[in-house]
Amino acid sequence: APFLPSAIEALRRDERFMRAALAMGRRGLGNTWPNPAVGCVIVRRVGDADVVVGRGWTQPGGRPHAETQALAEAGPLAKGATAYVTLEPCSHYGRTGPCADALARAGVGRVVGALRDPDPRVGGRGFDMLRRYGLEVTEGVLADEAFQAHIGHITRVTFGRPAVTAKIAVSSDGKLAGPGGRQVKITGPDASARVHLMRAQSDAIAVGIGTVLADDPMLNVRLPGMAAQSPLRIVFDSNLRIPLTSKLVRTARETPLWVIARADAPVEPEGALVAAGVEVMRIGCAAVPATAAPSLDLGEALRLLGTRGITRLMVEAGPHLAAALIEQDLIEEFVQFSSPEPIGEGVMALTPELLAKIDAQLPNLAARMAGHDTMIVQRRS
Ligand code: AOF
Ligand code: ZN
Repeated sequence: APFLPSAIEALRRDERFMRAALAMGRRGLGNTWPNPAVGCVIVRRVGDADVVVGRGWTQPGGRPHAETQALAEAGPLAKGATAYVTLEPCSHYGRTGPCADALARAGVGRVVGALRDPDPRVGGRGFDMLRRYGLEVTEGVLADEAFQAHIGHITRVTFGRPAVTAKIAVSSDGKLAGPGGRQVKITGPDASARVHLMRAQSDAIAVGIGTVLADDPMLNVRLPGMAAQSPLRIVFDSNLRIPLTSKLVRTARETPLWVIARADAPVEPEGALVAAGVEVMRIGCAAVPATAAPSLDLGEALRLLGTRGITRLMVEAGPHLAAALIEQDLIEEFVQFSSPEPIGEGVMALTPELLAKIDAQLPNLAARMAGHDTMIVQRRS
């Protein structure tokens, strides 16, 4: 093996275990909201080997926290060990005491954290508390990866709205649908599996009313063994046009359905929707965009979802919703599945002007294959 100065070796070791903590945290994505999905591993030096003695991740609903879980698994072996956490341990009193206290009480000697928690209840106080208790603290290990992992939490506590992942599927000739908006199968099974995984890792999944009327989607997770991971469904429906016979409304008792309408939408449909188990929410009207139909103020709709605790919102956008989100710069992640087959006559996905806006807003681009289809992911830089 090549000679490595010990400082670099130590950094590599920290990154290796932080990567393991990030993998633990991913298990909670989509089901810890309003809390972030944090991961934690506790590592002990035994002879000249590093041994993982505890692993934890934020539990469904947001509690217990990752550290509590990992400490419980480590038991007395936590004494003198190093804890790797993907987000700063909390310093506030929730249903239990602060994680910073729990780590110190268990005798952990060193804490490696990826990222400060921007939650105003924490905001650096967790790391400070640990230092005051005499623990060694290292911050910023794999901070970029942790930022991505916690983008939902960060966006919500910073801007009051969830982080939005917008997904579209386009044919090789740039079409989203067949003539008259008729649904055509664009991408293959590998891309579908990816989409279902993205759904499972989201807190909620949203579509516009146009998509409901055209496709009657179910928006659930259809991966083997993952049906229970189906996130709640949201429809942006300014005028309350969603049919009572739609699959979304008919399954509202099994998987929650929120419909967001304008304050001045007709009142008549609301009673039957509520009776079917749908939650109807009303918000103000859009002031700026001069589109043909009166639309929702999407910024306000997203802030409403933020107050309801949604941190990661996946939008399966049709052309109108995608355009409106892009125009208002409300997307953190834009995912395009692009098939090698043309559709021919059909509905164009996005104008070149909108695609240029996406490139400007989300310049950080990565591409990979999903079967025969290409998956292009764009993020902010
Ligand atoms: C941690 N470990 O696993 C998570 C943390 O409502 P509470 O009391 O559960 O606190 C939620 C806040 O705690 C949340 O906003 C975020 O700042 C932090 N989440 N902290 O130490 C965890 N999920
Ligand atoms: Zn905590």
